[in-house]
Amino acid sequence: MGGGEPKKSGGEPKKSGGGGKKKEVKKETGLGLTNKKDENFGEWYSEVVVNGEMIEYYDISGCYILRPWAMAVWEIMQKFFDAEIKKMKIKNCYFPLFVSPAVLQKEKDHIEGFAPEVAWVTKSGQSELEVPIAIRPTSETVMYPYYSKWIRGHRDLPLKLNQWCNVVRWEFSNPTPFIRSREFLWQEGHTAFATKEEADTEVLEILELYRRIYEEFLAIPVIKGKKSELEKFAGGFYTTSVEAFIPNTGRGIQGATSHCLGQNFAKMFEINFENEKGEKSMVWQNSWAYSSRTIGVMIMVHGDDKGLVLPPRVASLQVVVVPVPYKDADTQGIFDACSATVDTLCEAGIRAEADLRDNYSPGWKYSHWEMKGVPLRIEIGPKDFANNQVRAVRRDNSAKTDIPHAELVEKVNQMLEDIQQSLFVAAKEKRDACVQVARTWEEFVEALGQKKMILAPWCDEEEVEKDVKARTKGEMGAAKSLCSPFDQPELPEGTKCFASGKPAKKWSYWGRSY
Ligand code: 87F
Repeated sequence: MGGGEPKKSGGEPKKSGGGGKKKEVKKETGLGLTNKKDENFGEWYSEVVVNGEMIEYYDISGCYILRPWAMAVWEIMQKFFDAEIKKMKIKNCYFPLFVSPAVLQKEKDHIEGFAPEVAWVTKSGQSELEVPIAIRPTSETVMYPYYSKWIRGHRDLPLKLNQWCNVVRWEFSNPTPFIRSREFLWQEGHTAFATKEEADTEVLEILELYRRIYEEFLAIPVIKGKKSELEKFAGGFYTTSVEAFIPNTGRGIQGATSHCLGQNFAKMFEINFENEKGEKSMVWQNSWAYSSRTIGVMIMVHGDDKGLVLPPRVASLQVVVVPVPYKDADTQGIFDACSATVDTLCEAGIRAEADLRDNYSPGWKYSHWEMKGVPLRIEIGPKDFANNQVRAVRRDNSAKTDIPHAELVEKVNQMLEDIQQSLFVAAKEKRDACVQVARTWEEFVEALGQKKMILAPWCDEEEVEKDVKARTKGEMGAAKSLCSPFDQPELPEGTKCFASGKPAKKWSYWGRSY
C-alpha cells in the first residue's frame, strides 16, 4: 500500500509510537522523522512530504498544497520538457477548465468507466445552474470540437498543441500526495496528423522525453513499453508508457503515457481534412501526458530515514553552505567565506545558498537541509577557513570531502554529477533486484507474494488478463499487466503463457500497481 493521507480531518501527519523523551526533543526542534521507510512506508511518506516542505495538507481530502520546494522541482522538469516539445514544433495553448455536458456526452462510450470521477459545478451562489458544468478530468472533449473547426485541408496539418494545466479527478480510493490526488498538475499534448506514420513516430519521440525526465532528471529507471488491451486508454488505438517501480511497496507505477488515438476521436468529433488528392480523410491523433505524480515517485524511490533525497538535476538548491563558527574563531571571516563560496558557485551556474541564520546551530541546520534533501552540504569551520578549503558532505551517502578553494567549482560539479549517477545506479540495482521471471502460475503467485515485478511470457489475451486479476484479488489489490516492454527478451518457440498455458506471444511485466 502506498502512502496514505492522515485519517483525521485536521490534515496533520499521524504521530505514531508512544511519546517518549527522545520524541519530545524532536518535536520541539521539528526535526527528524518518527517513521522509518522500511518499517512503515505509508506513514513515512506522509511525514516526509510534509517535513521536507514539499506538501501541506489541506482541508479537502485528496487535495494538497504544493509548496515552493515541490513547485521548483516541477518547474525544472517543465523547463526541459517545454523546450524539447518546442523543438518538435509543438505549441502551447490554454483551453477552459469547464466542459459542457453536451460535449462530454459525445465521448460517453469512453468516458463511461470514468464518469464517477468527473466533478461538477451545479451552483453559483445560492442559485442552481441551469445546466451543470463539468470540470475537466482531461481535455479531449474540450479541445477536439475546435480541432474539427480548425482543420480543413492538409495544409492545416499537423496540428500540434500542448497545455500545462490542472485537472480534477474525484478519486475515492486512498488519496496520496502527488501519487493519487483529486487535483493535479500535468501537461497534456494533443496532436493531429495526416498519416498514421507521423502519429506513430511522435508517440515514441514523446515517450523518449518521458524516459529522459525519469532517468536523467529524477534518476529513476523506467521501462518503456506498450499497455495491454485491458489497460490501454479505452478511447485510443494503442497506449505506450514508462513504468516505474516502488520497491518498498512492491508496486509498479505508471510514470507517463503516450497514446496513439488512431482515428477514433476523429470519427466522434468529425475531425476531417481534404487530402492532397482532394479526398476527404480523417486525421490520426495522439495524446500524451505526464503529471505531478513524477515528484511522488522521486520521493518514494530516493527518500530515506533522514528525509527527502533530491537528485541534483531537479534540486532547486543543489548546495547549501553552512558556517560552523567556533568560540574564539573569526566568525565574521567564516561568514564572509560562506558568502564568497556561494557567489563562486552561483557564478558557475550551480544553485547554491548559504544558511547564515544565527538563531539555529550548525547541527540543526544539517538536519534541516538533510530533511529537505539538498544534494550537497558545504561546511566552513575555523580549520577550513584557515586552510582555504571547504568540507563537502553528500546527502546520498554522507561521504565527506575536503575541497581546496581553488578547485571548488570543478569538484562540486563533479560531485553533483556523481550523486546524480549514484542515485540512478542505486535505484536501478534496487529495482532490478525486484524483477522476477515467472514461467508458471505457481512461480507467478510466489513472486507476487514477495512484492516482485514479474516478467512473464503471456498469450496476450484479454480474458486471461481478467482471469489473472480475478485470481489475485485480495486485500493488497489484484495484479495486472504493467506493460509489454519494447525491449523483449528472446521468446523461444513453444514457450507457454504463465497464466493460460497457451502459446506465449510476448513477454510482459505484471504486478500490483498504484
Ligand atoms: C477520468 C475521468 C474522465 C483518465 C479520466 O492519458 C475521463 C478520464 O479520459 C479519461 N481519467 N482518462 C484518460 C485520459 C487519456 C489521455 N488524455 C490526454 C491521457 C493523456 C492526456
